[in-house]
Amino acid sequence: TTERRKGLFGLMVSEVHCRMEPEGTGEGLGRGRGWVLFVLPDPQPCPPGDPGSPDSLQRDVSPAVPSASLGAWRAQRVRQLEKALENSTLRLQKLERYIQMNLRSKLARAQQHMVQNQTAAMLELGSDLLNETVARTSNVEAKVLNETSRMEVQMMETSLSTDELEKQLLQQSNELHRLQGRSSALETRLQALETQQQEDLASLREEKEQLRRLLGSHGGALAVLDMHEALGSTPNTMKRKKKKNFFKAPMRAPEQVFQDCAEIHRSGATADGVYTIRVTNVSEPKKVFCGMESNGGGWTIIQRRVDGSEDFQRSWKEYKEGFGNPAGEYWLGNEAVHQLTSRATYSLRVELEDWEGQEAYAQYERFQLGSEAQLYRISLSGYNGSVGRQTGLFLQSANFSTRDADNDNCVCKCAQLMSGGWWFDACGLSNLNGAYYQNGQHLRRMDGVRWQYFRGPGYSLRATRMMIRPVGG
Ligand SMILES: *[C@@H]1O[C@H](CO)[C@@H](O)[C@H](O)[C@H]1NC(C)=O
Ligand SMILES: *[C@@H]1O[C@H](CO)[C@@H](O)[C@H](O)[C@H]1NC(C)=O
Ligand SMILES: *[C@@H]1O[C@H](CO)[C@@H](O)[C@H](O)[C@H]1NC(C)=O
Ligand SMILES: *[C@@H]1O[C@H](CO)[C@@H](O)[C@H](O)[C@H]1NC(C)=O
Ligand SMILES: *[C@@H]1O[C@H](CO)[C@@H](O)[C@H](O)[C@H]1NC(C)=O
Ligand SMILES: *[C@@H]1O[C@H](CO)[C@@H](O)[C@H](O)[C@H]1NC(C)=O
Ligand SMILES: *[C@@H]1O[C@H](CO)[C@@H](O)[C@H](O)[C@H]1NC(C)=O
Ligand SMILES: [Ca+2]
Repeated sequence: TTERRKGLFGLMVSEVHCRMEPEGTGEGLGRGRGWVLFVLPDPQPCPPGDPGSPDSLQRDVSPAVPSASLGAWRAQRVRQLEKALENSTLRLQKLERYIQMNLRSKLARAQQHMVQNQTAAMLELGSDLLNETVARTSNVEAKVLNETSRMEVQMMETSLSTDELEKQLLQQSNELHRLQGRSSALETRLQALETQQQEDLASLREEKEQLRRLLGSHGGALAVLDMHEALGSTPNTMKRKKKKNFFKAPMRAPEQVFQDCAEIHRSGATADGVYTIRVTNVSEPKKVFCGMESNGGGWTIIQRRVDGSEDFQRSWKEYKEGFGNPAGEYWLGNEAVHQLTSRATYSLRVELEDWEGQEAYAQYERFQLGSEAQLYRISLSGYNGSVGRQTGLFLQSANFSTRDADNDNCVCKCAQLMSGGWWFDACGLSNLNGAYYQNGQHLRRMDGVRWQYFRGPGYSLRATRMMIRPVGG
């Protein structure tokens, strides 16, 4: 139907054409208009007789043309029109074919394009996806790697800390071993000490037993002998005291080990007398006279003069270790006094008695004796006494001197000049270890038993006692 309509359309156009331009000028016009030319039929000369008539069909019925020739022309004209129509139809068909072919190829190309475009798009999408996948994968991979490395780091840290712990453990166990070693060493030492102590105790017990046996058989005689000895050489005032003490002393054999008379006093002993003490760092036990009844008791007598029975002109070694009889005249010993006064703070009390029966004392709140290396130097402080306001001993320290050890501050040798061992300065204001002079010989004696502020520089005393006791004991 489309073909026919086109053909009709072409026919109608050609009719109009004919009417507007009666002379054949269609070719020139067709040439200038391109493919439109194919649609138009060839220009036809209008029928004779009425060239300017606008409607040839209407004019066909005009009576001016003869009917026979008009009929032939008409038939011819129809044939021509049919042919043109046919030609046009053919051309149209050709055109259609051409157009169809053209369009198809274009369409195909477009389709191809589209396919390509789609393919490209899909490829792009694919690559995007791939990229994304890759990115994600790499991201995940990185995370996994990171996590792995983190875990590795943690593991390393853990292993490090484990190492540290192990090291510490090792150290501690080493320390423990060391401590164990030390404790076992200490134990051994303790055992050794214990053994020694037990041995000492056993020997002491034996000694005691022996004494007891001796006492059992000769006890009375011994006591009487001792008493006689004491009575024979002691002035009357001291005799009465001593008598009592001598009977008591041996009965009080110590069960325990005591450092000094203060400890014995604390253990319950209240009677004056000779007791045994064991001073730390002094190998031999010492017999000592304890002043338990006056001035609060617990006094350890370190020096005693009563009758001149003991020679006090002795060597450094003898003054160091002590000499004499604890029941009579004696010197306890510089070493023991040094050990005692180094262990605790001690007071010193000096008691004096002249030939007229007068008594006096000098007391020092603090008293200390240096070591042998320090020449048994004396340190005193806190003087208080009944023999005047001044001390008879130097408050500044003084070194000890004997006849064989000159440590005084004199160009001379005081120990030889004044006799005895003492803390001489430039011979000084006192010397309780001087030569003993009997009643009647005691005046104008520079080398006697002196205490200048009591009876003057040339008076030799009848009795002296030096005693120590821990401060607050
Ligand atoms: C039809 O077209 C052909 C060429 O295409 C032409 O030679 C021929 O004369 C045409 N016929 C008519 C009747 O126009
Ligand atoms: C695909 O087609 C679209 C729309 O026709 C166009 O915008 C785009 O540029 C084309 N892409 C390619 C790769 O030809
Ligand atoms: C894919 O990744 C590569 C490298 O990262 C990049 O060069 C390319 O442009 C990416 N492609 C797309 C489509 O994102
Ligand atoms: C890896 O872990 C560390 C911390 O552990 C973090 O700072 C870093 O950003 C992480 N890297 C990645 C790629 O996840
Ligand atoms: C007593 O002896 C011990 C061991 O020998 C010693 O360490 C200590 O210093 C001594 N004490 C005195 C006061 O000398
Ligand atoms: C001396 O001792 C007595 C009695 O112990 C005491 O009353 C007095 O205050 C002391 N004097 C000094 C100066 O210490
Ligand atoms: C006691 O002797 C020492 C040397 O051992 C000496 O340095 C010191 O000055 C002496 N002290 C006195 C009071 O002479
Ligand atoms: Ca000298």
